[in-house]
Amino acid sequence: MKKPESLSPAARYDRDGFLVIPDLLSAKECDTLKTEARRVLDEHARPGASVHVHVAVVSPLFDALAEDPRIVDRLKPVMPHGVMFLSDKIVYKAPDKTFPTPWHIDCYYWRNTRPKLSVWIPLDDATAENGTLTVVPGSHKRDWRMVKMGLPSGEFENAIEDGNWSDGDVVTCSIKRGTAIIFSDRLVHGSTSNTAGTDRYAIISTYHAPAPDEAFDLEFPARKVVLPAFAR
Ligand SMILES: O=C(O)CCC(=O)C(=O)O
Repeated sequence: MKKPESLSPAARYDRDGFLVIPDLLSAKECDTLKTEARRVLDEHARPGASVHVHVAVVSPLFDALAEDPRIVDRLKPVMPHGVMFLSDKIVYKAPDKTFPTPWHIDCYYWRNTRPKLSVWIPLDDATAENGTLTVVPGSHKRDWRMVKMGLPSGEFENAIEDGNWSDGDVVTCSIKRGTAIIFSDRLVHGSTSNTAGTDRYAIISTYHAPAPDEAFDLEFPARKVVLPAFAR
């Protein structure tokens, strides 16, 4: 049997439900994108929001990021039928937003649509102390039930009901800004609390295979094919 570290990215993604891509963006690019994220939040988000969707619609920089060849190249091995960008969102944890993102699976939010994955890129170094992403490897192979949870902010209002994994199963993704995590929409994930008293900005971009629009897709005006199936 192959050693786990010799597995291809596609085989690791299949086994774990996620892939870590170190140093995808430089520190300078993260600074620029963080400034742009602040502008987008100031000009377009509900005051105090920690989640803002449709970033590429109002930001040429984030629109370009969605089809950045470095991202598309890393998606190729795990998206054999081509790559279509659907939408993106900023998730901002301000120093006073200490709550952890509850355990959830993204496919709950887009039931009865084709499979998707997301690319999570922190624009600040992300650690257990400032609210980094947490994942349960292999959890994408199981079915999970979500129930109403109700965070004080009204965001992330659903959570996994029967989270019967052990603490040892959880990977806390302590990563440098600009590192990307590609994860399946069936993977159980969340985040740690932000107790560091510092900002934590992240951009999450969601992709699926190119196909004629489903009704759900029409809600996302920045959607675009970034790698047609025949271009592979
Ligand atoms: O950035 C985070 O805190 C996690 C966000 C998340 O899990 C999501 O938007 O699906």
